Amino acid sequence: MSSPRIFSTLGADFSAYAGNDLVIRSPRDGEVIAQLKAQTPADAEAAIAGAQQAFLAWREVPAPVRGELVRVLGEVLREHRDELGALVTQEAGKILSEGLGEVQEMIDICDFAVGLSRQLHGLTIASERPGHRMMETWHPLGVVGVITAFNFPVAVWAWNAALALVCGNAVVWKPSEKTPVTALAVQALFAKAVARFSAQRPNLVPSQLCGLLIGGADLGETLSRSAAVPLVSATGSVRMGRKVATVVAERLGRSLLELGGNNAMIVAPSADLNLALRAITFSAVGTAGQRCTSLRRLFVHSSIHDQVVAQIKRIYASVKVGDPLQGDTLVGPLIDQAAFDAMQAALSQARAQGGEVTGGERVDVMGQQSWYVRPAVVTMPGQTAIMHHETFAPILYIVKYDELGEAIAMNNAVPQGLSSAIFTNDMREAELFVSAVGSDCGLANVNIGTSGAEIGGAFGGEKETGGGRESGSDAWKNYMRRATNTINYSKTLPLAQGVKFDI
Ligand code: UN1
Repeated sequence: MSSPRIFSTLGADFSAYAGNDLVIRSPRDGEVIAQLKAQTPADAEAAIAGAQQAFLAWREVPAPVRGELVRVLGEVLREHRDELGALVTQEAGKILSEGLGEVQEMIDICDFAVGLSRQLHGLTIASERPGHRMMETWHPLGVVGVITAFNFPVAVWAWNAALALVCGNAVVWKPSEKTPVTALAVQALFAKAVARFSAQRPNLVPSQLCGLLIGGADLGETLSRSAAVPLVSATGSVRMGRKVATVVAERLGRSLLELGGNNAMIVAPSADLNLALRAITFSAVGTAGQRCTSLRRLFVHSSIHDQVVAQIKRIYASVKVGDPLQGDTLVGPLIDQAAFDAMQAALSQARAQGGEVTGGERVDVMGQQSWYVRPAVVTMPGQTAIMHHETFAPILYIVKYDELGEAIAMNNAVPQGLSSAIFTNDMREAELFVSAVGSDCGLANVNIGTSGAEIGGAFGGEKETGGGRESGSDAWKNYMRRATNTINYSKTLPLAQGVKFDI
């Protein structure tokens, strides 16, 4: 294709993608920003085979040296943070501070992974046999397939790739077909990091260490089917995740899934409402409600319900819906018309189920080819059927509660289990919420919203969210294989379980 309009693509190489299978429009104004050829399953097979070769060499590079490559990647990302952030805004429509914030997440996970590259350690375990030692060692796994969604077009690759690379793996990335330009830009930045690293340490980075597949679901399917891909890490819809998990399970591979969220917050009578309102607003309208951690359900104690609803409506009427490139905009566009249609369908179902809708209408910001909306607040008579669905749009359902147990039960009653929060100054309520009988989600927060998780923690959730954990804590273990080694340094061969045996 010819060079995309408006923005810097950070030296991305489009020469291999001349064609028009994918027509990429900026959600900002609907203008076509790129037309690209889609790769084929045969291309995917070739990328996997190349990555497999790369893996065989990369696994022998000492982990702290692998960490050095990721350190340099973090350095390159720091240098290009503004341009890459702006590109994310152009292609995914997130407001500029969120585009930059996403690149910051990439930098943060690189830093985390560099530290980790000297800490990929196992245990020494007491053996029941005299003169024996047991230990656990962690080894590189192989080619890691990474499937990502449009809403975090670059950070999710980094969460996976930074860890996978220090763990000694190769990566093949299938980004969303809605955001291939940012993926190509990231690929170019990775190539820059490799060049800088290789100037100091020649011949260590194999050429196909990080592959990229531009195109449709058939490429994700090839990744999922390939026995040469021991781990597929997939972020996106439950429908996509179910397919990936089924195909990967059939060949007894591993999948790491980060799927839908339908996140709730409880606002208790003792809540600091100033904090709660800020948290509600950002969690519910940030990224135009298109984060998997977006706040979708709000349970407010009956004693403060009317007051909280009135304040939210006041705030919602004044948040700036506008051009995501403008500094004072809080709510940018939806990704496309399908997202707008899904939002309107959910709102009419909510009305049919007794909801009172405020907002939710289309706002004309940059013409008819882009889809901006005023975020919607919907007071509901109870947690009806529509509230069990994740609609990827800024819709906040609000339900009243009287007893905390009732609110926790509603929090847990949906099929998804990603993020959750309580606002309370009552320590018993806070502790109950994060206890074994509290929220059933992978993320359970106190006095902070549902979105904006830091990279240091393990990120992911339960039930239909898929059970995977990415990013911080010990999520790195997903990207390695564990070996238990028993070493006999005695002159006898004692058998375990008291078995007697002579030859
Ligand atoms: C996602 O929406 O897919 O917690 C990930 C957050 C971000 C990640 C969201 N750190 O909102």
